[in-house]
Amino acid sequence: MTDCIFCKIANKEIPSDIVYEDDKIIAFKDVSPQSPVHILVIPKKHIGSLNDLDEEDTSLIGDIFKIIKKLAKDMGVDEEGYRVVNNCGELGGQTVHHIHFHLMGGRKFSWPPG
Ligand code: DGP
Repeated sequence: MTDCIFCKIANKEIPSDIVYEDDKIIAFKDVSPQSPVHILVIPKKHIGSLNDLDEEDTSLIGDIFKIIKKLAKDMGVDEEGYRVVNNCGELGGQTVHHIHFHLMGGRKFSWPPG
C-alpha cells in the first residue's frame, strides 16, 4: 500500500532501526519506545489489522510469534518476562493501520492496562 508507513519501512523507503528481517517478516525498534526494549514485528505484506487476517495468514502469524520468541531471547528479556501487544482498531489504540505486534520488555508492566 503506497501511503502506509510500515510498508515504506518494509520496502526501505524510509529508515528504521531493523533488528530482524526475512522474506516475509521485518522487526524494527519503535520510534517512540515505551520500555527499554520496544520492538515492532510486522509482516512485509500489507494487512490492515487483526480484523483483516485470512485463513492463509495463519502460518505467517505463527512465524511472527516464533520471531518474537527469538527476539525476546536476543534482547535478553526472555527469562525476566516481557509483553506482546497488538492494538486493533480505534478503541484498541491502533494508530498505524498495518498489523504489528509490540514486543516490550525491560521493565515491570501493570495490569489491567490503561
Ligand atoms: P499502535 O498504536 O499499536 O498502532 O502503534 C504504532 C507504533 O508505531 C507506535 O508505538 C509508534 C510506532 N511508529 C509510528 N511511526 C513509526 C515510524 O515511522 N518508525 C518507527 N520505527 N516506529 C513508528
